[in-house]
Amino acid sequence: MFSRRQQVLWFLALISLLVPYLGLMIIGGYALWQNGWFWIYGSVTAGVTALVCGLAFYLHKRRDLQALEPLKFECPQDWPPREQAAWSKVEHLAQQATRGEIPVESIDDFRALLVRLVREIAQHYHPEHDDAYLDTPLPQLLKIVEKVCQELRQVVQNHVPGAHILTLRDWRTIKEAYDFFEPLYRLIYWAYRIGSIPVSPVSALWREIRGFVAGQALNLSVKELKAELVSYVIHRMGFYLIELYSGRIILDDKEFAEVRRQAEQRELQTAEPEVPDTPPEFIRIVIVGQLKAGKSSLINALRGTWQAQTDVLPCTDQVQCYLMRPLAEGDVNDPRPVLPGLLVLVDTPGYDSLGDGRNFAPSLDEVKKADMVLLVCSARTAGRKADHEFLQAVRQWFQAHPHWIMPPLIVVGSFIDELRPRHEWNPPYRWRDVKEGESLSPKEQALQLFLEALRRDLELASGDPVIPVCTHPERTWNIAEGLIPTVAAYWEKARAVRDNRHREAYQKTPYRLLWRQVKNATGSTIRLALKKIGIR
Ligand SMILES: Nc1nc2c(ncn2[C@@H]2O[C@H](COP(=O)(O)OP(=O)(O)OP(=O)(O)O)[C@@H](O)[C@H]2O)c(=O)[nH]1
Ligand SMILES: [Mg+2]
Repeated sequence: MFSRRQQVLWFLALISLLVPYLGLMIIGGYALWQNGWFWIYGSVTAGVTALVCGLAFYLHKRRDLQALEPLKFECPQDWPPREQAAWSKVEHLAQQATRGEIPVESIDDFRALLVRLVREIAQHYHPEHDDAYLDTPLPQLLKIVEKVCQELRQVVQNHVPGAHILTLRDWRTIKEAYDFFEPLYRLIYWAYRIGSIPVSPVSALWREIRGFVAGQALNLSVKELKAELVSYVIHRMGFYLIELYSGRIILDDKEFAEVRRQAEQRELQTAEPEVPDTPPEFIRIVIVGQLKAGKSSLINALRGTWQAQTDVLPCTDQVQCYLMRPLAEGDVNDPRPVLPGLLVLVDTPGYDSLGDGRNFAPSLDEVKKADMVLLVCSARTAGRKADHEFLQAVRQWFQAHPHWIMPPLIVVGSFIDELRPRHEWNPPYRWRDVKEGESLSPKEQALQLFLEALRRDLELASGDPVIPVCTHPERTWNIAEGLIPTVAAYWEKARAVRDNRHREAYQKTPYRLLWRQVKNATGSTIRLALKKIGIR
Protein backbone atom coordinates (compact mmCIF):
# COMPACT_ATOMS: atom_id res chain seq x y z
CA MET A 1 0.00 0.00 0.00
CA PHE A 2 2.41 2.66 1.31
CA SER A 3 6.13 2.65 0.60
CA ARG A 4 8.55 2.64 3.57
CA ARG A 5 9.40 6.30 3.08
CA GLN A 6 5.73 7.19 2.98
CA GLN A 7 5.02 5.23 6.16
CA VAL A 8 7.73 7.12 8.04
CA LEU A 9 6.49 10.45 6.73
CA TRP A 10 2.89 9.71 7.63
CA PHE A 11 3.99 8.57 11.09
CA LEU A 12 5.91 11.81 11.65
CA ALA A 13 2.96 13.84 10.36
CA LEU A 14 0.64 12.03 12.79
CA ILE A 15 2.97 12.56 15.74
CA SER A 16 3.34 16.25 14.90
CA LEU A 17 -0.44 16.56 14.83
CA LEU A 18 -0.94 14.64 18.08
CA VAL A 19 1.77 16.23 20.26
CA PRO A 20 -0.14 19.48 21.10
CA TYR A 21 -3.32 17.53 21.94
CA LEU A 22 -1.48 15.00 24.07
CA GLY A 23 0.16 17.85 25.99
CA LEU A 24 -3.23 19.47 26.50
CA MET A 25 -4.67 16.17 27.77
CA ILE A 26 -1.89 15.70 30.31
CA ILE A 27 -2.05 19.27 31.60
CA GLY A 28 -5.88 19.26 31.59
CA GLY A 29 -5.96 15.91 33.41
CA TYR A 30 -3.61 17.25 36.04
CA ALA A 31 -5.76 20.38 36.52
CA LEU A 32 -8.92 18.25 36.90
CA TRP A 33 -7.17 16.05 39.44
CA GLN A 34 -6.12 19.11 41.44
CA ASN A 35 -9.72 20.37 41.55
CA GLY A 36 -11.17 16.94 42.44
CA TRP A 37 -13.19 16.70 39.20
CA PHE A 38 -11.14 13.99 37.59
CA TRP A 39 -13.50 11.05 38.36
CA ILE A 40 -16.66 12.97 37.47
CA TYR A 41 -15.19 14.05 34.16
CA GLY A 42 -13.86 10.50 33.53
CA SER A 43 -17.28 8.89 34.13
CA VAL A 44 -19.07 11.35 31.82
CA THR A 45 -16.44 10.75 29.09
CA ALA A 46 -16.71 6.96 29.44
CA GLY A 47 -20.54 7.18 29.28
CA VAL A 48 -20.49 9.31 26.09
CA THR A 49 -17.90 7.00 24.45
CA ALA A 50 -19.98 3.89 25.26
CA LEU A 51 -23.12 5.56 23.84
CA VAL A 52 -21.43 6.60 20.59
CA CYS A 53 -19.79 3.17 20.14
CA GLY A 54 -23.14 1.43 20.73
CA LEU A 55 -24.85 3.69 18.18
CA ALA A 56 -22.09 3.17 15.60
CA PHE A 57 -22.26 -0.61 16.06
CA TYR A 58 -26.08 -0.55 15.63
CA LEU A 59 -25.88 1.57 12.47
CA HIS A 60 -23.14 -0.62 11.05
CA LYS A 61 -25.29 -3.71 11.61
CA ARG A 62 -28.32 -2.13 10.01
CA ARG A 63 -26.64 -0.93 6.87
CA ASP A 64 -23.58 -2.67 5.49
CA LEU A 65 -20.89 -0.07 4.94
CA GLN A 66 -20.26 0.17 1.23
CA ALA A 67 -16.74 -0.92 0.44
CA LEU A 68 -14.81 1.43 -1.81
CA GLU A 69 -14.73 -0.03 -5.30
CA PRO A 70 -11.13 -0.40 -6.45
CA LEU A 71 -10.43 0.89 -9.95
CA LYS A 72 -10.83 -2.26 -12.04
CA PHE A 73 -9.71 -2.75 -15.61
CA GLU A 74 -9.53 -6.39 -16.62
CA CYS A 75 -9.58 -7.60 -20.19
CA PRO A 76 -13.10 -8.90 -20.96
CA GLN A 77 -12.91 -12.69 -21.01
CA ASP A 78 -15.20 -12.96 -24.01
CA TRP A 79 -12.91 -11.04 -26.37
CA PRO A 80 -11.34 -12.93 -29.31
CA PRO A 81 -7.51 -13.16 -29.64
CA ARG A 82 -7.27 -10.09 -31.91
CA GLU A 83 -8.89 -7.89 -29.24
CA GLN A 84 -6.79 -9.50 -26.50
CA ALA A 85 -3.63 -8.61 -28.44
CA ALA A 86 -4.82 -4.99 -28.68
CA TRP A 87 -5.53 -5.04 -24.94
CA SER A 88 -1.94 -6.08 -24.15
CA LYS A 89 -0.78 -2.95 -26.00
CA VAL A 90 -3.05 -0.87 -23.75
CA GLU A 91 -1.61 -2.61 -20.67
CA HIS A 92 1.95 -2.02 -21.86
CA LEU A 93 1.33 1.70 -22.36
CA ALA A 94 -0.36 2.01 -18.95
CA GLN A 95 2.61 0.29 -17.28
CA GLN A 96 5.09 2.58 -19.04
CA ALA A 97 3.13 5.62 -17.86
CA THR A 98 2.83 4.47 -14.24
CA ARG A 99 6.50 3.44 -14.07
CA GLY A 100 7.46 6.92 -15.25
CA GLU A 101 8.97 5.73 -18.56
CA ILE A 102 6.53 8.03 -20.33
CA PRO A 103 6.23 11.45 -18.63
CA VAL A 104 2.77 12.48 -17.46
CA GLU A 105 3.61 15.67 -15.59
CA SER A 106 1.51 18.19 -17.47
CA ILE A 107 -1.79 18.21 -19.31
CA ASP A 108 0.18 18.33 -22.59
CA ASP A 109 2.09 15.15 -21.63
CA PHE A 110 -1.19 13.45 -20.88
CA ARG A 111 -2.72 14.57 -24.16
CA ALA A 112 0.31 13.25 -26.07
CA LEU A 113 -0.03 9.93 -24.25
CA LEU A 114 -3.70 9.60 -25.19
CA VAL A 115 -2.96 10.48 -28.82
CA ARG A 116 -0.30 7.75 -28.83
CA LEU A 117 -2.86 5.30 -27.41
CA VAL A 118 -5.38 6.17 -30.14
CA ARG A 119 -2.71 5.75 -32.84
CA GLU A 120 -1.47 2.41 -31.49
CA ILE A 121 -4.93 0.86 -31.26
CA ALA A 122 -6.03 2.19 -34.65
CA GLN A 123 -2.78 0.90 -36.17
CA HIS A 124 -3.41 -2.52 -34.62
CA TYR A 125 -6.63 -2.83 -36.61
CA HIS A 126 -5.58 -0.98 -39.76
CA PRO A 127 -1.81 -1.46 -40.13
CA GLU A 128 -2.02 -0.59 -43.82
CA HIS A 129 -2.77 3.12 -43.12
CA ASP A 130 -0.54 5.72 -41.47
CA ASP A 131 -3.57 7.71 -40.39
CA ALA A 132 -5.42 4.59 -39.23
CA TYR A 133 -7.32 6.54 -36.57
CA LEU A 134 -9.56 7.81 -39.41
CA ASP A 135 -10.69 4.26 -40.20
CA THR A 136 -13.91 4.24 -38.28
CA PRO A 137 -17.43 5.04 -39.46
CA LEU A 138 -19.15 8.06 -37.94
CA PRO A 139 -22.13 6.23 -36.34
CA GLN A 140 -19.69 3.94 -34.50
CA LEU A 141 -17.79 6.93 -33.17
CA LEU A 142 -21.03 8.58 -32.07
CA LYS A 143 -22.13 5.38 -30.35
CA ILE A 144 -18.87 5.32 -28.37
CA VAL A 145 -19.40 8.96 -27.38
CA GLU A 146 -22.91 7.98 -26.26
CA LYS A 147 -21.55 5.12 -24.12
CA VAL A 148 -18.80 7.22 -22.55
CA CYS A 149 -21.32 9.98 -21.74
CA GLN A 150 -23.62 7.41 -20.16
CA GLU A 151 -20.78 6.12 -17.99
CA LEU A 152 -19.74 9.65 -17.07
CA ARG A 153 -23.29 10.49 -16.06
CA GLN A 154 -23.41 7.46 -13.78
CA VAL A 155 -20.09 8.37 -12.17
CA VAL A 156 -21.18 11.98 -11.58
CA GLN A 157 -24.62 10.94 -10.36
CA ASN A 158 -23.28 8.34 -7.92
CA HIS A 159 -20.08 9.95 -6.67
CA VAL A 160 -20.42 13.75 -6.76
CA PRO A 161 -22.36 14.97 -3.71
CA GLY A 162 -25.28 17.18 -4.67
CA ALA A 163 -24.76 16.59 -8.39
CA HIS A 164 -28.52 16.18 -8.91
CA ILE A 165 -29.34 19.42 -7.02
CA LEU A 166 -26.63 21.84 -8.15
CA THR A 167 -27.30 23.57 -11.46
CA LEU A 168 -24.67 24.81 -13.88
CA ARG A 169 -25.28 28.30 -12.49
CA ASP A 170 -24.49 27.03 -8.96
CA TRP A 171 -21.27 25.42 -10.19
CA ARG A 172 -20.29 28.68 -11.82
CA THR A 173 -21.00 30.59 -8.60
CA ILE A 174 -18.94 28.08 -6.58
CA LYS A 175 -16.07 28.42 -9.03
CA GLU A 176 -16.25 32.22 -8.93
CA ALA A 177 -16.36 32.22 -5.12
CA TYR A 178 -13.36 29.90 -5.01
CA ASP A 179 -11.41 32.03 -7.48
CA PHE A 180 -12.13 35.09 -5.35
CA PHE A 181 -11.49 33.67 -1.87
CA GLU A 182 -8.55 31.41 -2.57
CA PRO A 183 -5.92 34.19 -3.11
CA LEU A 184 -7.44 36.13 -0.20
CA TYR A 185 -7.10 33.13 2.09
CA ARG A 186 -3.52 32.59 0.96
CA LEU A 187 -2.67 36.25 1.68
CA ILE A 188 -4.21 36.19 5.17
CA TYR A 189 -2.56 32.88 6.04
CA TRP A 190 0.82 34.14 4.76
CA ALA A 191 0.49 37.35 6.87
CA TYR A 192 -0.44 35.22 9.91
CA ARG A 193 2.66 33.00 9.44
CA ILE A 194 4.97 36.02 9.22
CA GLY A 195 3.22 37.90 12.04
CA SER A 196 3.23 34.99 14.49
CA ILE A 197 7.04 34.53 14.35
CA PRO A 198 7.93 37.41 16.70
CA VAL A 199 4.94 36.65 18.97
CA SER A 200 5.71 32.94 19.48
CA PRO A 201 8.81 31.72 17.63
CA VAL A 202 8.69 28.14 19.05
CA SER A 203 5.09 27.41 17.99
CA ALA A 204 5.73 29.07 14.60
CA LEU A 205 8.72 26.79 14.03
CA TRP A 206 6.70 23.78 15.16
CA ARG A 207 3.86 24.73 12.73
CA GLU A 208 6.31 25.08 9.83
CA ILE A 209 7.92 21.66 10.51
CA ARG A 210 4.50 20.05 10.79
CA GLY A 211 3.34 21.66 7.53
CA PHE A 212 6.47 20.50 5.73
CA VAL A 213 6.27 16.85 6.88
CA ALA A 214 2.55 16.59 6.15
CA GLY A 215 3.10 18.19 2.75
CA GLN A 216 5.80 15.63 1.87
CA ALA A 217 3.59 12.69 2.83
CA LEU A 218 0.69 14.16 0.91
CA ASN A 219 2.86 14.74 -2.15
CA LEU A 220 3.89 11.10 -2.29
CA SER A 221 0.30 9.91 -1.88
CA VAL A 222 -0.90 12.33 -4.52
CA LYS A 223 1.79 10.97 -6.85
CA GLU A 224 0.56 7.42 -6.31
CA LEU A 225 -3.03 8.47 -6.73
CA LYS A 226 -2.14 10.27 -9.95
CA ALA A 227 -0.39 7.18 -11.32
CA GLU A 228 -3.45 5.10 -10.51
CA LEU A 229 -5.76 7.60 -12.17
CA VAL A 230 -3.57 7.80 -15.29
CA SER A 231 -3.57 4.01 -15.49
CA TYR A 232 -7.35 3.93 -15.07
CA VAL A 233 -7.97 6.50 -17.81
CA ILE A 234 -5.65 4.64 -20.23
CA HIS A 235 -7.37 1.33 -19.57
CA ARG A 236 -10.86 2.76 -19.83
CA MET A 237 -10.06 4.67 -22.99
CA GLY A 238 -8.19 1.64 -24.41
CA PHE A 239 -11.29 -0.46 -23.84
CA TYR A 240 -13.50 1.93 -25.78
CA LEU A 241 -10.94 2.36 -28.56
CA ILE A 242 -10.79 -1.42 -29.03
CA GLU A 243 -14.58 -1.54 -29.14
CA LEU A 244 -14.51 1.25 -31.71
CA TYR A 245 -11.76 0.12 -34.10
CA SER A 246 -12.61 -3.60 -33.92
CA GLY A 247 -16.12 -2.80 -35.14
CA ARG A 248 -17.59 -4.76 -32.21
CA ILE A 249 -19.85 -1.95 -31.17
CA ILE A 250 -23.54 -2.68 -31.74
CA LEU A 251 -25.37 0.37 -33.05
CA ASP A 252 -28.89 -0.84 -32.50
CA ASP A 253 -29.19 -3.19 -29.51
CA LYS A 254 -32.86 -3.92 -30.17
CA GLU A 255 -32.26 -4.89 -33.78
CA PHE A 256 -29.30 -7.05 -32.79
CA ALA A 257 -31.38 -8.85 -30.15
CA GLU A 258 -34.05 -9.60 -32.76
CA VAL A 259 -31.56 -10.82 -35.40
CA ARG A 260 -29.91 -13.00 -32.77
CA ARG A 261 -33.24 -14.44 -31.62
CA GLN A 262 -34.09 -15.45 -35.18
CA ALA A 263 -30.64 -17.02 -35.70
CA GLU A 264 -30.98 -19.02 -32.48
CA GLN A 265 -34.43 -20.15 -33.51
CA ARG A 266 -33.04 -21.38 -36.84
CA GLU A 267 -30.23 -23.23 -35.05
CA LEU A 268 -32.69 -24.93 -32.71
CA GLN A 269 -34.95 -25.84 -35.61
CA THR A 270 -32.18 -27.99 -37.09
CA ALA A 271 -32.65 -30.26 -34.07
CA GLU A 272 -36.35 -29.87 -33.39
CA PRO A 273 -39.01 -28.46 -35.72
CA GLU A 274 -41.22 -27.00 -32.98
CA VAL A 275 -39.37 -24.25 -31.09
CA PRO A 276 -40.76 -21.47 -28.90
CA ASP A 277 -40.68 -17.81 -29.99
CA THR A 278 -38.08 -17.03 -27.37
CA PRO A 279 -35.48 -19.79 -27.63
CA PRO A 280 -34.22 -21.16 -24.32
CA GLU A 281 -30.52 -21.03 -23.38
CA PHE A 282 -28.54 -23.62 -25.36
CA ILE A 283 -25.09 -24.30 -26.78
CA ARG A 284 -24.14 -26.03 -30.00
CA ILE A 285 -21.74 -28.94 -29.50
CA VAL A 286 -20.14 -30.38 -32.62
CA ILE A 287 -18.89 -33.97 -32.41
CA VAL A 288 -16.02 -34.80 -34.73
CA GLY A 289 -13.61 -37.71 -35.16
CA GLN A 290 -12.45 -40.50 -37.42
CA LEU A 291 -14.83 -42.97 -39.04
CA LYS A 292 -16.31 -45.39 -36.50
CA ALA A 293 -14.76 -43.55 -33.54
CA GLY A 294 -18.11 -43.79 -31.73
CA LYS A 295 -19.47 -40.28 -32.42
CA SER A 296 -23.12 -41.23 -32.91
CA SER A 297 -22.95 -43.61 -29.95
CA LEU A 298 -21.64 -40.74 -27.82
CA ILE A 299 -24.68 -38.67 -28.80
CA ASN A 300 -26.93 -41.54 -27.83
CA ALA A 301 -25.16 -41.95 -24.52
CA LEU A 302 -25.34 -38.22 -23.84
CA ARG A 303 -29.01 -38.02 -24.50
CA GLY A 304 -29.67 -41.14 -22.50
CA THR A 305 -31.82 -42.39 -25.36
CA TRP A 306 -31.01 -44.38 -28.43
CA GLN A 307 -32.31 -42.21 -31.22
CA ALA A 308 -29.20 -41.59 -33.33
CA GLN A 309 -28.70 -44.33 -35.88
CA THR A 310 -25.59 -46.43 -35.18
CA ASP A 311 -24.07 -49.27 -37.17
CA VAL A 312 -20.87 -51.19 -37.66
CA LEU A 313 -20.67 -49.66 -41.15
CA PRO A 314 -20.04 -45.99 -41.86
CA CYS A 315 -23.50 -44.64 -41.34
CA THR A 316 -23.36 -40.90 -40.63
CA ASP A 317 -22.97 -39.50 -44.12
CA GLN A 318 -24.35 -36.05 -43.42
CA VAL A 319 -24.56 -33.61 -40.56
CA GLN A 320 -27.40 -34.36 -38.17
CA CYS A 321 -28.52 -32.38 -35.13
CA TYR A 322 -30.12 -33.66 -31.94
CA LEU A 323 -31.51 -31.92 -28.91
CA MET A 324 -30.59 -32.82 -25.36
CA ARG A 325 -32.64 -31.39 -22.56
CA PRO A 326 -31.28 -30.88 -19.05
CA LEU A 327 -32.75 -32.70 -16.12
CA ALA A 328 -36.14 -31.26 -15.22
CA GLU A 329 -36.18 -29.85 -11.68
CA GLY A 330 -37.34 -32.44 -9.20
CA ASP A 331 -37.31 -35.34 -11.65
CA VAL A 332 -35.30 -37.68 -9.43
CA ASN A 333 -35.72 -40.68 -11.72
CA ASP A 334 -33.96 -38.98 -14.61
CA PRO A 335 -30.29 -40.03 -14.51
CA ARG A 336 -29.14 -37.08 -16.68
CA PRO A 337 -27.23 -34.41 -14.72
CA VAL A 338 -28.31 -30.78 -14.66
CA LEU A 339 -26.74 -28.36 -17.19
CA PRO A 340 -27.28 -24.57 -17.44
CA GLY A 341 -29.24 -25.04 -20.69
CA LEU A 342 -30.06 -27.31 -23.61
CA LEU A 343 -27.51 -28.92 -25.90
CA VAL A 344 -27.76 -29.06 -29.65
CA LEU A 345 -25.56 -32.05 -30.49
CA VAL A 346 -24.24 -32.02 -34.04
CA ASP A 347 -23.23 -35.42 -35.43
CA THR A 348 -20.76 -35.20 -38.33
CA PRO A 349 -19.53 -37.76 -40.89
CA GLY A 350 -16.16 -39.15 -39.79
CA TYR A 351 -12.94 -38.33 -41.63
CA ASP A 352 -10.78 -41.26 -42.74
CA SER A 353 -7.63 -42.35 -41.00
CA LEU A 354 -5.30 -41.19 -43.81
CA GLY A 355 -5.37 -37.66 -42.55
CA ASP A 356 -4.62 -36.11 -45.94
CA GLY A 357 -7.08 -33.33 -45.30
CA ARG A 358 -9.29 -34.30 -48.24
CA ASN A 359 -12.36 -34.99 -46.14
CA PHE A 360 -11.85 -32.54 -43.28
CA ALA A 361 -14.05 -29.91 -44.91
CA PRO A 362 -17.50 -30.97 -43.57
CA SER A 363 -16.21 -31.32 -40.00
CA LEU A 364 -14.21 -28.09 -40.22
CA ASP A 365 -17.24 -26.20 -41.52
CA GLU A 366 -19.24 -27.40 -38.54
CA VAL A 367 -16.46 -26.49 -36.07
CA LYS A 368 -16.64 -22.90 -37.34
CA LYS A 369 -20.30 -22.85 -36.23
CA ALA A 370 -19.67 -24.62 -32.91
CA ASP A 371 -19.76 -23.29 -29.36
CA MET A 372 -17.89 -26.38 -28.12
CA VAL A 373 -16.18 -29.30 -29.86
CA LEU A 374 -15.95 -32.92 -28.76
CA LEU A 375 -13.17 -34.78 -30.59
CA VAL A 376 -13.82 -38.52 -30.27
CA CYS A 377 -10.75 -40.78 -30.47
CA SER A 378 -11.21 -44.52 -30.26
CA ALA A 379 -8.91 -46.66 -28.11
CA ARG A 380 -9.29 -49.31 -30.83
CA THR A 381 -7.43 -47.18 -33.37
CA ALA A 382 -3.71 -46.64 -32.81
CA GLY A 383 -3.32 -44.19 -35.73
CA ARG A 384 -4.06 -40.64 -34.65
CA LYS A 385 -2.36 -38.82 -37.52
CA ALA A 386 -5.74 -37.86 -38.96
CA ASP A 387 -6.94 -36.42 -35.63
CA HIS A 388 -3.70 -34.51 -35.18
CA GLU A 389 -3.89 -33.03 -38.66
CA PHE A 390 -7.54 -32.18 -38.26
CA LEU A 391 -6.77 -30.35 -35.03
CA GLN A 392 -3.90 -28.54 -36.76
CA ALA A 393 -6.28 -27.46 -39.52
CA VAL A 394 -8.74 -26.15 -36.91
CA ARG A 395 -6.02 -24.28 -34.98
CA GLN A 396 -4.63 -22.78 -38.18
CA TRP A 397 -8.05 -21.59 -39.28
CA PHE A 398 -8.66 -19.80 -35.98
CA GLN A 399 -5.16 -18.33 -36.00
CA ALA A 400 -5.84 -16.91 -39.44
CA HIS A 401 -9.14 -15.46 -38.17
CA PRO A 402 -8.22 -13.89 -34.83
CA HIS A 403 -11.54 -12.07 -34.59
CA TRP A 404 -13.18 -15.48 -34.02
CA ILE A 405 -12.81 -17.34 -30.73
CA MET A 406 -11.82 -21.00 -31.03
CA PRO A 407 -14.49 -23.08 -29.27
CA PRO A 408 -13.40 -25.03 -26.19
CA LEU A 409 -12.26 -28.52 -27.15
CA ILE A 410 -12.87 -31.67 -25.12
CA VAL A 411 -11.07 -34.80 -26.29
CA VAL A 412 -13.17 -37.89 -25.62
CA GLY A 413 -11.33 -41.24 -25.49
CA SER A 414 -13.91 -43.86 -26.47
CA PHE A 415 -13.95 -47.69 -26.59
CA ILE A 416 -12.41 -47.94 -23.11
CA ASP A 417 -13.86 -51.45 -22.79
CA GLU A 418 -11.61 -52.52 -25.64
CA LEU A 419 -8.43 -51.67 -23.72
CA ARG A 420 -6.44 -54.61 -22.39
CA PRO A 421 -7.52 -56.88 -20.73
CA ARG A 422 -10.35 -56.84 -23.29
CA HIS A 423 -12.59 -59.40 -21.60
CA GLU A 424 -12.60 -57.41 -18.34
CA TRP A 425 -15.35 -54.86 -17.74
CA ASN A 426 -15.66 -53.88 -14.14
CA PRO A 427 -16.19 -50.09 -13.84
CA PRO A 428 -15.73 -47.60 -12.25
CA TYR A 429 -12.05 -47.16 -13.18
CA ARG A 430 -9.75 -44.58 -11.63
CA TRP A 431 -8.46 -42.19 -14.29
CA ARG A 432 -8.30 -38.70 -12.78
CA ASP A 433 -5.62 -37.39 -10.36
CA VAL A 434 -3.81 -40.73 -10.26
CA LYS A 435 -0.73 -40.32 -8.06
CA GLU A 436 2.64 -41.76 -8.92
CA GLY A 437 3.20 -45.16 -7.32
CA GLU A 438 -0.56 -45.70 -6.73
CA SER A 439 -1.48 -49.34 -7.36
CA LEU A 440 -3.68 -49.61 -10.43
CA SER A 441 -5.45 -52.57 -12.02
CA PRO A 442 -4.13 -53.67 -15.46
CA LYS A 443 -7.16 -51.96 -17.10
CA GLU A 444 -6.50 -48.71 -15.23
CA GLN A 445 -2.84 -48.84 -16.25
CA ALA A 446 -3.85 -49.29 -19.90
CA LEU A 447 -6.26 -46.38 -19.45
CA GLN A 448 -3.49 -44.11 -18.15
CA LEU A 449 -1.24 -45.04 -21.08
CA PHE A 450 -4.08 -44.36 -23.52
CA LEU A 451 -4.79 -40.90 -22.05
CA GLU A 452 -1.07 -40.00 -22.09
CA ALA A 453 -0.77 -41.16 -25.70
CA LEU A 454 -3.77 -39.00 -26.64
CA ARG A 455 -2.20 -35.91 -25.04
CA ARG A 456 1.12 -36.56 -26.73
CA ASP A 457 -0.21 -37.41 -30.18
CA LEU A 458 -2.61 -34.47 -30.30
CA GLU A 459 -0.09 -32.03 -28.75
CA LEU A 460 -2.52 -30.99 -26.02
CA ALA A 461 -1.63 -28.62 -23.21
CA SER A 462 -1.57 -30.03 -19.69
CA GLY A 463 -4.85 -28.31 -18.73
CA ASP A 464 -6.79 -29.43 -21.82
CA PRO A 465 -9.57 -31.86 -20.89
CA VAL A 466 -9.32 -35.50 -22.02
CA ILE A 467 -12.20 -37.66 -20.80
CA PRO A 468 -12.33 -41.46 -21.20
CA VAL A 469 -15.77 -42.94 -21.88
CA CYS A 470 -17.46 -46.12 -22.98
CA THR A 471 -20.46 -45.62 -25.22
CA HIS A 472 -21.26 -49.21 -26.03
CA PRO A 473 -25.04 -49.50 -25.49
CA GLU A 474 -24.58 -52.09 -22.74
CA ARG A 475 -21.47 -50.67 -21.12
CA THR A 476 -22.06 -46.91 -20.91
CA TRP A 477 -19.52 -45.37 -18.51
CA ASN A 478 -18.27 -41.92 -17.43
CA ILE A 479 -20.81 -39.85 -19.37
CA ALA A 480 -22.84 -38.48 -16.48
CA GLU A 481 -20.01 -38.47 -13.95
CA GLY A 482 -17.10 -37.43 -16.24
CA LEU A 483 -18.16 -35.85 -19.51
CA ILE A 484 -21.23 -33.80 -18.58
CA PRO A 485 -19.54 -32.01 -15.62
CA THR A 486 -16.68 -31.11 -18.00
CA VAL A 487 -19.20 -29.69 -20.50
CA ALA A 488 -20.74 -27.68 -17.64
CA ALA A 489 -17.28 -26.39 -16.62
CA TYR A 490 -16.73 -24.97 -20.13
CA TRP A 491 -20.23 -23.52 -20.45
CA GLU A 492 -19.20 -19.90 -19.90
CA LYS A 493 -16.44 -20.16 -22.50
CA ALA A 494 -18.88 -21.73 -24.95
CA ARG A 495 -21.31 -18.89 -24.30
CA ALA A 496 -18.58 -16.34 -25.08
CA VAL A 497 -17.86 -18.14 -28.39
CA ARG A 498 -21.56 -18.07 -29.13
CA ASP A 499 -21.93 -14.34 -28.37
CA ASN A 500 -18.93 -13.53 -30.53
CA ARG A 501 -20.26 -15.66 -33.38
CA HIS A 502 -23.63 -13.89 -33.37
CA ARG A 503 -21.96 -10.48 -33.15
CA GLU A 504 -19.71 -11.30 -36.11
CA ALA A 505 -22.62 -12.57 -38.19
CA TYR A 506 -24.61 -9.42 -37.40
CA GLN A 507 -21.74 -7.07 -38.27
CA LYS A 508 -21.17 -8.91 -41.55
CA THR A 509 -24.55 -7.79 -42.86
CA PRO A 510 -24.23 -3.99 -43.25
CA TYR A 511 -26.58 -4.12 -46.26
CA ARG A 512 -29.60 -4.17 -43.97
CA LEU A 513 -28.67 -0.73 -42.64
CA LEU A 514 -27.61 0.51 -46.06
CA TRP A 515 -31.00 -0.45 -47.50
CA ARG A 516 -32.79 1.39 -44.70
CA GLN A 517 -30.65 4.50 -45.25
CA VAL A 518 -31.28 4.45 -49.02
CA LYS A 519 -35.03 3.99 -48.43
CA ASN A 520 -35.18 6.88 -45.96
CA ALA A 521 -33.06 9.19 -48.11
CA THR A 522 -35.07 8.42 -51.29
CA GLY A 523 -38.37 8.89 -49.44
CA SER A 524 -37.44 12.33 -48.13
CA THR A 525 -36.00 13.43 -51.50
CA ILE A 526 -39.23 12.45 -53.32
CA ARG A 527 -41.34 14.18 -50.66
CA LEU A 528 -39.26 17.34 -51.02
CA ALA A 529 -39.46 17.24 -54.83
CA LEU A 530 -43.25 16.79 -54.74
CA LYS A 531 -43.57 19.70 -52.34
CA LYS A 532 -41.40 21.87 -54.58
CA ILE A 533 -43.57 21.29 -57.62
CA GLY A 534 -46.68 21.85 -55.53
CA ILE A 535 -48.20 18.35 -55.64
CA ARG A 536 -48.10 17.92 -51.83
N1 LIG B 1 -17.12 -51.89 -27.66
C1 LIG B 1 -17.55 -50.67 -27.91
N2 LIG B 1 -18.28 -50.44 -29.01
C2 LIG B 1 -18.71 -49.19 -29.25
C3 LIG B 1 -18.39 -48.12 -28.39
N3 LIG B 1 -18.96 -47.01 -28.90
C4 LIG B 1 -19.59 -47.35 -30.03
N4 LIG B 1 -19.43 -48.66 -30.25
C5 LIG B 1 -19.92 -49.42 -31.40
O1 LIG B 1 -19.12 -49.03 -32.51
C6 LIG B 1 -19.89 -48.95 -33.68
C7 LIG B 1 -19.73 -47.65 -34.38
O2 LIG B 1 -20.23 -46.62 -33.57
P1 LIG B 1 -20.83 -45.29 -34.14
O3 LIG B 1 -21.32 -44.54 -32.97
O4 LIG B 1 -21.76 -45.54 -35.25
O5 LIG B 1 -19.53 -44.62 -34.71
P2 LIG B 1 -19.44 -43.29 -35.58
O6 LIG B 1 -18.20 -42.59 -35.23
O7 LIG B 1 -20.69 -42.51 -35.46
O8 LIG B 1 -19.31 -43.86 -37.04
P3 LIG B 1 -19.48 -43.07 -38.43
O9 LIG B 1 -20.65 -42.20 -38.30
O10 LIG B 1 -19.64 -44.14 -39.41
O11 LIG B 1 -18.21 -42.33 -38.64
C8 LIG B 1 -21.32 -49.27 -33.24
O12 LIG B 1 -21.61 -50.60 -33.50
C9 LIG B 1 -21.32 -49.02 -31.74
O13 LIG B 1 -22.24 -49.84 -31.05
C10 LIG B 1 -17.62 -48.39 -27.22
O14 LIG B 1 -17.29 -47.53 -26.41
N5 LIG B 1 -17.23 -49.69 -27.04
MG1 LIG C 1 -21.95 -41.76 -36.82
